[in-house]
Amino acid sequence: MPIQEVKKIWMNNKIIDWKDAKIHVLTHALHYGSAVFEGIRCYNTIKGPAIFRVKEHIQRLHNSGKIYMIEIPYGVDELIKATKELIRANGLNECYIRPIAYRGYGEMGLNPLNAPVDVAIALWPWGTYLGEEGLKNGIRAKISSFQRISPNIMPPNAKATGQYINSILSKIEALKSGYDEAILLDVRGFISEGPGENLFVVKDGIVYTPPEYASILPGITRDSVIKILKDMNYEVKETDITRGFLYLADEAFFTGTAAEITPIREIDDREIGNPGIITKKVQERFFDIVKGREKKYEGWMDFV
Ligand code: PPE
Repeated sequence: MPIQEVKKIWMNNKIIDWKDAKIHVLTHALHYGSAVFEGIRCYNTIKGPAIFRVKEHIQRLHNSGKIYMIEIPYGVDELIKATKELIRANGLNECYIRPIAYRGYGEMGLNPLNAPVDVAIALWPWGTYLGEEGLKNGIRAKISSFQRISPNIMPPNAKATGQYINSILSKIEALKSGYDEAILLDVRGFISEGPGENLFVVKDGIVYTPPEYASILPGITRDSVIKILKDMNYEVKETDITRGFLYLADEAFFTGTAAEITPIREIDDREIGNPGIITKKVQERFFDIVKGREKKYEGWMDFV
């Protein structure tokens, strides 16, 4: 998706012009994927722009850094403050926010520990990930022949750039095969998640989603959707899901910051839902929350 340029980027504690946010070709992270990042959304609510669960996202950035021993020289609150300043500097009401902490320039080779850690925050307007049409009517997914990274290959609960080369393989395969998105299985053969989304399935009124040990990234949208569903009195089961169970599902949907809540209308050419009723309900509730129309969840919105 082409990037929509804005005015400013935050880089190592300075707000600079978009065109000046450059790195050297021998940046460690470019060669070895030694960076951790986040994806966050700011929504234009009825009370002005607010960032959805920003604290949880920045905390996860720090957690990813801890896993890879990338010491981030800015605390959670500092990065939240910087993000808000940057949104204001760009005069935006709604945007996608991409903080990244990366091993910078100065060392080559696989020992990353002496390479500097640089931090940047970029943001830009980013519409829905899998298309407006997909958000409304659902997308077509394909089970990938590529397996999701497993705990002793790379920690799936970290959001490190290098891990996404696995997601990219599955994405290319799905697109080249004529589908919109991939679904990856974990090392045991159970359903894990999409290349950049968590997965939910509905069967006989009960909602199922793979557990953390199914090699998922523990999504913040996933966590929110579980809470929303429980508040709506639906039963949610975090349990192993098989491929056959998916084919017979009544409904399925992806969740993620970029994807928001995207219905899945077909998996491996088996029709499921159209989009289903629970999918629609939770999607509606989610957009009410992020637009600031649900007082009960206001704690999830951090005003800019
Ligand atoms: N799984 C993966 C692998 C993943 O990358 C994401 C976010 C999720 C689940 C959902 O997590 P959360 O956003 O906390 O609900 N994927 C980000 C990157 C997308 C991209 O293409 O870049 C995102 O949605 O921002």
